[in-house]
Amino acid sequence: MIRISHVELRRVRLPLVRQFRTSSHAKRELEHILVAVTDQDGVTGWGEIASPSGPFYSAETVESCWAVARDHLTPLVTGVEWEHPAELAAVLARVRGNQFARAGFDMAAWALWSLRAGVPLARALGGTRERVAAGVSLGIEPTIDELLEQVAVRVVEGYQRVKLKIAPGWDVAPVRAVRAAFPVVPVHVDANGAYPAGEHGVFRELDALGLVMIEQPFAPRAFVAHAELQATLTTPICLDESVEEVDDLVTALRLGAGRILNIKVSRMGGLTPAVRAHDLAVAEGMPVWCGGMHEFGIGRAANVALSALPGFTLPSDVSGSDKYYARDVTTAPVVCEAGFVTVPEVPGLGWSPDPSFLAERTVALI
Ligand code: OSB
Ligand code: MG
Repeated sequence: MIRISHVELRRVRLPLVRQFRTSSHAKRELEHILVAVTDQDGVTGWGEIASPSGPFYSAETVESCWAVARDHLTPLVTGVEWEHPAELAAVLARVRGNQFARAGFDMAAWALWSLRAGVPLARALGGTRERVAAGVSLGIEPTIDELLEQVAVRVVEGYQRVKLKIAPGWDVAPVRAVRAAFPVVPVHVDANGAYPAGEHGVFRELDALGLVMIEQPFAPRAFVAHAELQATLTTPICLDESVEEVDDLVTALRLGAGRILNIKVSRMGGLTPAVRAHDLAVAEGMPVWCGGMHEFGIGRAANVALSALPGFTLPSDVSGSDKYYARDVTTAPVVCEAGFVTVPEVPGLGWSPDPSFLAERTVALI
């Protein structure tokens, strides 16, 4: 039996090594909330709330996560007795929405449980891989030449797939240029829902470019519009923002709203629902990969563990820490070598927070 007796919430800021622009926003610095849950025996598990600062990817913000974590999730989990993280996830699921905030707690519960059980997190989740294939996500750049330079850097580093952010006015031309310069590199695009439902022209042109997938062309709730577009395309559509709950995946599968799924631990409310989405997708023959939210080392460790599950047959957005941060919050960075991240074989997350660096970067602590 495990009982969480103390929860610590810590807002931590890190500068990005390079500005990241999507169809909806640009950022140079991130503030994530680290969640440390300590049980009755003094064992601590770490999780990360990786919400963007503004409500442009999902409805959540750092401020909303901070308030929900402090006022609702901390009281909900404190003192509850549980044997397995799925039991605590059921308690967390009493909160509607607020997936990013819940994900931090669910992740911390898995980290604590796997540490106590003496098993690596990846194995606790059902992961079978020894290393996971890494792709890279590139933001919108000021010019096509700068984008080509970024692609070249990441291809040389060994990343197995390149994802390009697109938006109206930055779509067919940059993607065509990348395909021409790197004809054998697997490329996919991500619109973050920037196109109006019913826009088919741009996607018909992109369909001719041999992309691995087209991620989230339309708004999150536009399941029907995605299904109608998918019916006209050879390229698989991949849903990201649309799938916040396992039931959203049920809807997508029933409607044919996509053929690939991006599973994000944060977007789905934690590792427990992420594994459920994986299991359903596998049962339905839908390939999955793990998306990222520029996680610090703690959330990144969870992404690596999740990507070790057998259904993650496409490269995940689990780049090395150095793609994002000059220095990560963990004592050792996450390293991507020749396109793979090695799955740790030690109990728990496999990476530990660096206390002195954390102290330096902490802007609020409760
Ligand atoms: O849509 O996948 C996305 C980053 C912030 C918000 C949304 C997205 C992203 C990424 C980054 O693509 C992926 C990564 O962590 O490398
Ligand atoms: Mg996306």
